Amino acid sequence: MGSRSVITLEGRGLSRRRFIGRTGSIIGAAALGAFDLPNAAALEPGAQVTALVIGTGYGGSVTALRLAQAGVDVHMVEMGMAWDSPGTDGKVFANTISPDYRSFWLRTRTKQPLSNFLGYPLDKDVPRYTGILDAEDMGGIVVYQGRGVGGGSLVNGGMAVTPQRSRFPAVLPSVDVDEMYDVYYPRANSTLGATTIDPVWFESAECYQYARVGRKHAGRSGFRFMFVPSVYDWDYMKQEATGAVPRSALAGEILYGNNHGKKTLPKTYLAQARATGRVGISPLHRVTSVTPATGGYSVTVEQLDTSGAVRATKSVRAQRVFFAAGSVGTSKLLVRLKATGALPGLNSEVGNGWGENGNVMCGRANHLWDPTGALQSSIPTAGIDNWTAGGAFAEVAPLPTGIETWASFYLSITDNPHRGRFTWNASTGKVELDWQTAWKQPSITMAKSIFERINATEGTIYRTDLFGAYKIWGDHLTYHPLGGAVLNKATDNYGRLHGHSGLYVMDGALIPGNVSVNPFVTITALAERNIEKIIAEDF
Ligand code: FAE
Repeated sequence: MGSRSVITLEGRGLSRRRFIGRTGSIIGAAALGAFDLPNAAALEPGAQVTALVIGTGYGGSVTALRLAQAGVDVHMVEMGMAWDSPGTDGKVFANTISPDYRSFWLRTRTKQPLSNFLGYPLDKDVPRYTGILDAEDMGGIVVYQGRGVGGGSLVNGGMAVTPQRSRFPAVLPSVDVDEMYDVYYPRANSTLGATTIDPVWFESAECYQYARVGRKHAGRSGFRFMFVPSVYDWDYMKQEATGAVPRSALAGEILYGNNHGKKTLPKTYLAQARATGRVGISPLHRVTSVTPATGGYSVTVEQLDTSGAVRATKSVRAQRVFFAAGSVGTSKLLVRLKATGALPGLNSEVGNGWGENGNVMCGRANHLWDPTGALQSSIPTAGIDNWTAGGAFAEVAPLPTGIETWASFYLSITDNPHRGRFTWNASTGKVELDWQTAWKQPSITMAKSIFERINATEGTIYRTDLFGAYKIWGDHLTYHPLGGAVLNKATDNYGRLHGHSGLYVMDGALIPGNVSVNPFVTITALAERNIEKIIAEDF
């Protein structure tokens, strides 16, 4: 436990002794040592690893499971926490409505995507801690990412969307469409546990009134409204609604983790990977360097405590290294390792082709006769598709405030053509993202193709109180970073990095900036495709 967090927690009225007493399990499991799975050796300095996977999100979890099933020993290194022990309130994860020390990655003040409500700023001070949601300020854009064993699956909305088949060639031009839709998307969806809401229950569920209002307004303006699959356990949610089980989606849990019904990676891919007995995971360990060495690569790993301080630096050997640190994490590592000479063979495509999946948010103010409900499930279940005509797919999103707001809220994914680039700044020793705030304008125009028409039909207006004072568009952020080590450019057509054999990219960094829908199913399916080829040919 870092002294800084103790001081800030004490500042909030919790003594060091009481804090340690209540959170001993977190500290024991995560802050002091490597957490390892049954039958797997701990990551000790000097360890020899057959396959080292950097990151435990979608790409990393697919990689670990399939390698282990093929008989390969795997070690996964994850900079975030294990999230397997209760915090000070007896729950593992904090609620969205009341963020606390668990909510943000090494921040002393929250940076909530919806920063304001009814004119009041929502952000507040929190103790600095290795919390679950990183709001990484990359210059022109804030990139939200999950931190912990399970990566983005811990914090995301669980919307498991497969892009329309006709759009896939524009997403990943070098990938066989039939193979993806006949084999890898079905494999990904079934292993993730993606299912669609019971349409009969949807019609009567109090917690989806906001989505039914969304459907009515979309339909009256002539837009295609569609249910989208989710990885939430619908049976559990039905029981939440009757009060038979503790509430999670119906208690507004999402951004800082779900305590119950969401099938996150630790419950799906990673649970299966654990069961093989061949996969070890070291949480609160961050990879900082990978460089060629006899028999493979020398990997430098920093062990963190929950204040973010480095407690130990370990050097290990790995025959093969799989970069699955997420689009930003993988891109930043590769750009730095190339620029500093650790991996000099990487090609000049490394760092290119980054996009934000055209994310832009907005709210609409409905009439008093169109309430959206005080009880809203935090799990979105539907979208409005205007991609072909207007370049936008809008997720009908919840505003789970616990009170009636008469607001409809949307996260749009748009066909924004702009792409950023990661570059090395030798004077600061940091990787920077070249992204300009003005590049969001095409996304706003595309989102307007839906909402201007709905507002005109309904006689409604935009909310101007959600992202600041009199600000309509949430255009400062993304939940969906993609690209930076693009398939068939920085890597071959299966994720093998050019220039160094035995190095692979397995995550969202492979996808050149946009998938036309929410991305994690595509990241998972692509990783399934690539690892199958890699196992067949390289092991
Ligand atoms: P990711 O899941 O980000 O995993 C990367 C992991 O690597 C993380 O756990 C990092 O902590 C770890 N890491 C990074 N650097 C290092 C390092 N140097 N050493 C060790 N570990 C490291 O990557 N997508 C959907 O499809 N549907 C949704 O409903 C949805 N909602 C979202 C809501 C929110 C609030 C957010 C933030 C994202 C949402 N997403 C959604 C996006 C989705 O979670 C994201 O595309 C995937 O998680 C990306 O998967 P990757 O495997 O690329």
